[in-house]
Amino acid sequence: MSNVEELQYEEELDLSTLTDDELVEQMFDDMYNGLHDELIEGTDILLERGWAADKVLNDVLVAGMAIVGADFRDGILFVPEVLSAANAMKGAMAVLRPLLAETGVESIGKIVIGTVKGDIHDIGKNLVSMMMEGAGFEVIDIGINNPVENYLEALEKHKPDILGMSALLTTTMPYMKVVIDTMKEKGIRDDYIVLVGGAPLNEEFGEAVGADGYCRDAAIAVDIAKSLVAERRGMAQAAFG
Ligand code: B1M
Repeated sequence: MSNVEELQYEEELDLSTLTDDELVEQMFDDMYNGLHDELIEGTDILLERGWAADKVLNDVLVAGMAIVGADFRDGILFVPEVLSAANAMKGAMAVLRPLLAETGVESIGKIVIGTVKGDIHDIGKNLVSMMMEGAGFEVIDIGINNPVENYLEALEKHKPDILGMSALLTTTMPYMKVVIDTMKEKGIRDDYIVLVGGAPLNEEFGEAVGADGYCRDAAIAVDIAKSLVAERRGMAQAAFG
């Protein structure tokens, strides 16, 4: 299909007439092509059809981004196209956000989270933030490209239970150790639970940089955060009666 034909096809296509499977395939294409409004429309339709927000997130948006990621890796897609896809994904995530983040839940803990210096990837971090909020955590998101000073300032200001760091590049992930080592030098490392995540990381790396936990995905981040906060509070209660 030529670009013009493809555009006409997109204009004429009524997403609501598609079956679920067809719609999901179409949404993969829409994300791939950076069609922000169409991806939001598809998200709305699936929700109206009774899909749970986390199913739309995982089976459509995260799966769609994996397709984009594979073609980016293989040199089929380039930065501008991936940016458009990311922008479309963010639009659809904004629709899901209120559904994933229950309101009125009493905070079960506080997390400061940010992407490390030199790294501007934020979709995964945003997803973790949304899932954490949904689970009842208060989330302070300090954004992307954070030097150690930003983390320290946010810790001092917000006094969270958890510091979360995200990195998507093999060149930026070592910066997590810089942050943790600086916390050690300042004598504040043990005041916080430190969780790390991002596609190139693994369990071994998390241990090597001195984090308390490596989180493979957002759901695991929530589980680890809950259990480590509970453990820490239990220990504090035992110590102080
Ligand atoms: Co970039 N990029 N990118 N990119 N990009 C990757 C990461 C890459 C793997 C693509 C590839 O080659 N296959 C590759 C890194 C290779 C490497 O380091 N070995 C890469 C590259 C090379 C680059 C540039 C250098 C390209 C260039 O300029 N030549 C450049 C770097 C810019 C910079 O940061 N300085 C760059 C730029 C970009 C865009 C701006 C175009 C865009 C980012 C847009 C944005 O985020 N706003 C982008 C994207 C979208 C990607 C891919 C395609 C998708 C990342 C993503 O959003 N995944 C990515 C390929 C890939 O990962 N397959 C790629 C979806 C997201 C839901 O998953 O982020 O893994 P993820 O998050 C998960 C878990 O990892 C975990 O939970 C999340 C949810 O389940 N998690 C945490 C993440 N953070 C956590 C923090 C926690 C806990 C869990 O704290 C507690």
